[in-house]
Parts: sequence; structure tokens; C-alpha cells
Amino acid sequence: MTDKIHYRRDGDIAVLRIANPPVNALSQEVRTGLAEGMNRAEADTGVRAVLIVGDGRAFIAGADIREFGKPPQEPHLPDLCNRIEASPLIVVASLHGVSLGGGLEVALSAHYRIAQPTARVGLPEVHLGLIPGAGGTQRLPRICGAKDAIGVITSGRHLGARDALALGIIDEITENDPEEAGLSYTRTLLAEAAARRPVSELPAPEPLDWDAVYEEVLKKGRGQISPAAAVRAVQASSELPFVDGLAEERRIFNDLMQTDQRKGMIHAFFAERQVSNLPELKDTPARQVEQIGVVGGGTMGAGIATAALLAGLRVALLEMTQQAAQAAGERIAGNLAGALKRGKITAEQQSRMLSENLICDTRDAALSDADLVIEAVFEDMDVKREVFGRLDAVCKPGAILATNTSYLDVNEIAAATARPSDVIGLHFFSPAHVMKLLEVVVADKTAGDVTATAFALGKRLGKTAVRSGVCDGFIGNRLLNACRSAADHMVLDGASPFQIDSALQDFGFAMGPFAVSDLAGLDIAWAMRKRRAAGRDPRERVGRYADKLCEAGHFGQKTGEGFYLYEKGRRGGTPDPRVIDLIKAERVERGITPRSFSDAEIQRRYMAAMVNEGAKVLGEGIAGRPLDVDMVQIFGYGFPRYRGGPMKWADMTGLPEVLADIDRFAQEDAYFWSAAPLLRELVAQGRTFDDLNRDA
Ligand code: 3H9
Repeated sequence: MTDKIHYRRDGDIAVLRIANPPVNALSQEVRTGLAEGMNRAEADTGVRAVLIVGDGRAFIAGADIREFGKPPQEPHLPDLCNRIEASPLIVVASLHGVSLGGGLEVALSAHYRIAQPTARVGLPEVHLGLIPGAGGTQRLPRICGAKDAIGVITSGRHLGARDALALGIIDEITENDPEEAGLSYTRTLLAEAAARRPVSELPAPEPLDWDAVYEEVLKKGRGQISPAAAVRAVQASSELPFVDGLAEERRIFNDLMQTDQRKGMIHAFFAERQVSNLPELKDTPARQVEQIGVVGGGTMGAGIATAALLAGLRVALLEMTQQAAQAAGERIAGNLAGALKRGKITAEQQSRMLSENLICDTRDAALSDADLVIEAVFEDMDVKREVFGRLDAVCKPGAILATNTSYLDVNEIAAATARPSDVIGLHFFSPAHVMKLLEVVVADKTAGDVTATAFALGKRLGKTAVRSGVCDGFIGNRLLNACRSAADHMVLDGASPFQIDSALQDFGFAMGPFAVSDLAGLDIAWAMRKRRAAGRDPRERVGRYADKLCEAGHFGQKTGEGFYLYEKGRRGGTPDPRVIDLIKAERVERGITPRSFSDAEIQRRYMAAMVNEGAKVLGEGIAGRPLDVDMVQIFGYGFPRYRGGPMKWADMTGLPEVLADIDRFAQEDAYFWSAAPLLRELVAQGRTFDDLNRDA
């Protein structure tokens, strides 16, 4: 027996306790230990039943993801599950914490399952670009039917104990300690002379219109293939004998294991956990934060206040007039009503948040007790500096002063105070109570414990916090501006904004860049273009068609007209043909003969611009690790998770190929397409961005 599985006898029951912290992943040692434990129990005279339980905070969180991509080692999990199910003894699994993926598959190979009320189960393999590969697609439909099994497997969602009971996945919910409850349940089974109950022997599930279900799931996956592949595996459970269905599941699982989507999603899984884990902050304690101040109650300020309230913090919001303060309060109340509707909070929590935890005021003194204040006022340096001067005067010593600026120089803002070491950037994304990304912008003088506090706050707010240095646009908007320019150049040269949006949606982006501009408001980028015009290099190509739209008052969704036309009550917009006329006129004016672009070329150019800027941001030290850039794009900019982020995408595409693209494009526009020195360096050394992640 390996030391990951503890064996003990309790009368005629053998207990196998899995002890592989932190989450009992099914590593090779655990699989070996479980197989040996089953052998030992069967050889142990007098044993009539086996109880499998998990030590620590979970039953089993699934296969050990770190083993994926390496040569598989025996015993294989599907064989282990079959071996458990085939045991002549009664096998019971007692679940607590999570039982996910292979963890639930082990449980499904037991003959009976019970769970604590707080237990959660699920088959989340699709989120790793895979399908369940140890019988989950064959056993679950035999328990709950094909339709529900497809719902569980293609969404990868976690089910609470009640839902699991309703679907027949577990037999009983028990309050007691998992081992105690399991022993008592098993004793009852033995006393009642209950029979073994192998799920594989249950009748095959009902047939569905498989092609229709497959197409529907494929469409919903927006380019992600594993959920649709799972439908085919469940189809096999309905149409083939159990062993053949299992073989079909294995074939699909192994095929998916070789895909870039699997590699991208597993990269994202680990990067998501690593991104907020900064080695330099390991021993730096965070400051205590219980009360947050927010300056400005517009969409952003109200969103930040909502996020803080939802995390159980007290909030003081400052506005200029009584009327604005009241409007901010109403915005926050509206956000919380949405959270109530989605079941995120109870009515009681909602009313407590509004009546006890929130004040909206017009006096600076309202911020005097705040541990951390976030400024979310108009994006103008003079305005920000004035606000920070006032904050410096009113906030208590040790309070952290944060700016939500998305472009401006945080060093300059910090210099407006006598405590620059307490100043930091906290760049939220709108709507701030929904979007997961938080860029933590560390300025030259920001103290280590201020950065540590920002990361601790990010965690408390449920955000994915990413460290960025100071530059125009930080990590996210720097990359966005670079690819927006690439898109703009393609428009000038012959592509339409609508073709570009559609090609990039096909690539997997949640929205194309022109639809995003309409959503954000075209006036924002217009103001930025005007701000930058004075210092612009004459070699920079900038389209004027978007300025023309703004001059006509077309600011996107908020005015009903932008690149697209929006009708009230209808989701999304339809292309505005007048945009094409504007672009045509500009091409004539500039003497450009338009050419056609394939969707593949659009994707290639857009991605080359993004990767190149990502490499520049890394080379300049604005981002510390390639995975930081990947996480910013996935959590803040709708980048398809199944591609792992732009830097991972570049690794998988091949850095020499990406560099060759850039050098080729540079023949037309050497100014824009200047390759990042870091990218050249990596190509010359035959290294990848992932190598840099490993070095960090
Ligand atoms: C599968 O089962 C395939 C089978 O169908 C077929 C096989 C043939 N492996 O997230 P946390 C680590 S696919 C290895 O911070 P939480 C994680 O990296 C698998 N490591 O905590 C972290 O390490 P570190 C299907 C794992 O409480 C630490 O545990 N299962 C695994 O917020 C703590 O994790 C899944 O997809 C793993 N399976 O959330 C479940 N899981 O401390 C994936 C976790 O060094 N896991 N770690 O950073 C999760 O969803 C969450 O981690 C979980 C805990 C809910 C379990």
C-alpha cells in the first residue's frame, strides 16, 4: 500500500482513507494505493464491505492534472474504476467537499454513495479541454438519463448535494463526519443484506436526437470542441454495450488530450492559480481592510462599491452633489437587486448591505475612517491630482489611496500626495461587480505591503488580480490599442469592421473589437486619440473614419448608433452601412486601393499585433510573466480561454512563425510592425514564453 491510502478495519468493513493533500488528486500513488487497498480488503478474512473516504477538505478533486501530457502510468484510472465496481464486496463512497472529474468517477464505480449536505460533485473535464475519461460519460447517463447527464457534463458545473440526490447521483445526504456516516450507512446496508449495485449493469439511457444535441452544444461552445465531443461519448452510452461505450469514451478522451485546446485550458487552470501568487510578496503581510472609500458614483464607482459590499465590506461613497450621491446609491441598489435575482445574495443580506454597510455622502470627511479608498472619477490628470490632494488631507495615516485610472501615470497621481508609498492603481473592468479582472498597478514608490493588500483585496472581491507596472494603458489596454491599430489598418486597406468582428468571433473572442468599442463608447477612444495627437509620430497610421462617427454624435450603444445600429429592446446591433461609406471615402482620400482579406489573415494579423505588444510589455518589465498577460486577456478582454491566452497561443503556433508574420507585415509598415526584442531573443534561443513562466 502507498502511504497515500490508509487502511483500517472496522468490524466487517474495510475503510480506505485517501490522504493526498491538498485535494486528494488521483496521482499514480493514489491509484496504486486504492487498487492495493481493494485487493487487501478482498483478501482480508471477514471483510464484507469497503468504505472509501477522503481525508482533509475533499473526497477527490479528480485526476492529477499535473500528470497530463506526460506518459500515462499504471494503474490507469478507468481500469481502477472497473476494478472497484467489479469487487464482490459492497463498496460505499462517502463524499464531502468536492468530488470532481475522476473523483466522481471513482464514486460512481462504488455501489452506493452518500454525501454531506455541503458536498459538491461534478464532471468539469470540459473546462480542461477534455471529457470525463474514467467511465463518467457511460455511468452517469445510466443513473440520471442521457439528457441530464449531457447537461452536467457539457456545462462542467458543480452540483450541490440536493441536486445530486435529485438526480440519483447520491443515495442519501448525511450530516455526520464522512467516515462515521459512511460506516453507519454501510452497516445498515450489510444488516439489510443489500446487494452489490454496479452502475454499468443498469439499462442503457434513452436515445436523443444526437446530431441536433451535438450541433446545439457545438454552437454554444463558441469554438470549444470538448463539450460537443462529450455528447458523442454519451451517445455511445446509449447505443453501445458498456465496455464498447467505455472504449469510445477513451478514444475521444485520448484524441482531446493531444489538442491545443487541452493544452491551452490546462495552462489557464494553473496560470489562474499562479497569477496572484507573487513570490516577492510571500512574506509581506497585508494591511487590514474592512472599510472601503469610493470616490465617484458613476457606473464604475457604483460597480466597485457593489463588489465591495458583496464581499462583506463597509463602503463610504463620495459624490459632488446630493443628487449625484443619491443617484449612486440607486445604481448600487440596482446592482444588488440583480445579485439578489441571480441568487447570489438573500433579501436580508441585500437590505443589510444597503442600510448598514453603505453611505453615500458629499463630505470628504466621510472617507476619514476608510482603510482603502478607490478613486473612480473622470479620466483627467488634473482632476485626479486634485482628488488625491484632498484624499491625502482627509484619509487616516496608513490608509491606501488607489486610482482606478485605465491609462494615466500612477506615479504622477501619487506625487500629488505626501504619501506616494501608499498609492497604487486598482484598475477594475466594467461592470466592476461582474468582471473578474483587476489590474494592480504598482507605481515606483508603492510599498510592498500596499501591493500585498491590493492582492488580498482582489481575492476577497473574488477577482483575478494581475500585477502591472506603470505605462500608458498598463498591460490590458496596451495590448488592446496595438490590436485595435492592426484592425484599423486592415479596415483602411480593404477589410470591413464587420468582417473583422466576425473573423475574431470565429477565433473565439466573446466580441469583435468594433462591437466592443460600441459597447465601451466611441467617445472614449476618440478622446484618447485627441490626447495623443500632439505627440504622435508622423509614421503612425490612424484611421479618421471613427472620428467622423463621433463628430456625428454616434458614440455606440449609448446613442443607438456606432459601427452598428442598435434598436431598443434588441440584443446586439446590425452593421451600419454608412460606416462603409465613410471608410470608402477615406480610402479615396488617402489614395488606397482596397484589397481583400481572408478571415485567417485577419486573425493572424490581429494576434501577431497582440503577441508582439505582449512581448514588449514583458520586455519592459510592465508584466512580470507571460502568464500575467494571458490572464489579463482571458479575464478582462474576452480572449478565448481554450486558447490559453495570447502568449500561450503564440507558443503553440510557434514563435518563429509569429515572428516571420511580423517581419513580413513590416515590409508594408515598418513603424507599426517593429518586432519586440524579447520575441526575437526567444526565437534566436529556441525558447518559448512558457520557458519564461517556468523561470519566474
Ligand atoms: C479528470 O479527472 C479526468 C478524468 O475524468 C479521467 C482521467 C483518466 N490535480 O483551486 P485551489 C491543486 S480531470 C492537481 O487553489 P480551491 C491546485 O493547483 C480533473 N492539482 O483551491 C492548487 O495547487 P497550489 C477534473 C490540483 O479550494 C491546490 O490544489 N477535476 C487539482 O479554490 C488548491 O486548489 C478538476 O478539474 C487536480 N485535479 O479549489 C478539478 N485540483 O496550492 C480542478 C486542484 O499549488 N480543481 N489542484 O496552487 C478545482 O476545481 C479546484 O482546485 C478545487 C479546489 C475546487 C478542487
